[in-house]
Amino acid sequence: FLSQPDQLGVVAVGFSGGQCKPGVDAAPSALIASGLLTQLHTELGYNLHHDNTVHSYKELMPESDPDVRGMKNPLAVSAVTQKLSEQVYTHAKEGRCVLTLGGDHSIAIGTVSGTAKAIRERLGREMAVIWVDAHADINTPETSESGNIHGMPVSFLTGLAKEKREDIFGWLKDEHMLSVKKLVYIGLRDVDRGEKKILRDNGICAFSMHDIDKHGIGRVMEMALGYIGNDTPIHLSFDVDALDPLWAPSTGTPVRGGLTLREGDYIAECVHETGSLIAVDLVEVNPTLAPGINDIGAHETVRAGCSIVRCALGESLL
Ligand code: Z70
Ligand code: MN
Ligand code: MN
Ligand code: MN
Repeated sequence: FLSQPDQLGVVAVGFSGGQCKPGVDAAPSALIASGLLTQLHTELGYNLHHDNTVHSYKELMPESDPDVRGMKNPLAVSAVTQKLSEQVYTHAKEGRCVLTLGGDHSIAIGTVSGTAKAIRERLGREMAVIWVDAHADINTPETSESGNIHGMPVSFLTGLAKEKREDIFGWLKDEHMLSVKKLVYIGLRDVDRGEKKILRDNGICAFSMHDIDKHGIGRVMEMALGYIGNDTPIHLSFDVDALDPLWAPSTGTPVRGGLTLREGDYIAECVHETGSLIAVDLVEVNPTLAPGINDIGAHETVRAGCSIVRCALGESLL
């Protein structure tokens, strides 16, 4: 086994500093209040390792946090992800699968670096990441038009972006890194010009919505998992905005033409089926951005997020 199959580390990250809209920090509480963790324990049989805390990392927030190379909140995002990296590492080092509830997608700098380091130490292996998202999140500070770090995590994790300052991601060392050859995207449909060039120049494996329309999600998952190869540990980083806004409207950057909820669940089920899943992130649920009456949008989005997580952790096994 790549991990102890019934042991689940849980980290709840109430952090929104990787982008400009407040409210994504409220997602972990909303997901937990809707019963997600209880279900994982009582219905899926996981032994949960959780500190029963939604971390806001207030103690890590700098007094002032001016832009650096155009990045917004660089000190805060760096400090939070450095701490999160250690939290995730601690679970993964014990052989637990790690569930991280975000938060915006900048937190993947912490989660992926933490599992990458633990898997290297435990198994002497390089893991793969399946990044399910409408966006590629692979801008460098220089290619980013927004300065929002949630659009940059993949570039820091792969070393395409580097910063010497220890307090601005300089803490990321070789052992934290992800190879661009071990990265697969699914669901892309809103990729910046500079990002397209980065994807092309580095030969990165990406399945856009166009590819899903063309081949169907079944064939796309065969190709994605075939690319990764058998027995490679897999970290699934799932941005809820990969889903169509019909199913997940309460997110900072909804983009039409996305995955159906069933396609999202199917992706998660296929990753579960490999037996190689070592971590799941669920990010960018923003329950305060609630189109429709009576917060119906927020309710639906939380429900969709819970469904994705349960599928990744094996709920659909017959
Ligand atoms: C854009 C940027 C992004 C999520 C927006 C958008 C990135 N490429 N990611 N919403 N979840 O700002 O870099
Ligand atoms: Mn926690
Ligand atoms: Mn994202
Ligand atoms: Mn996104």
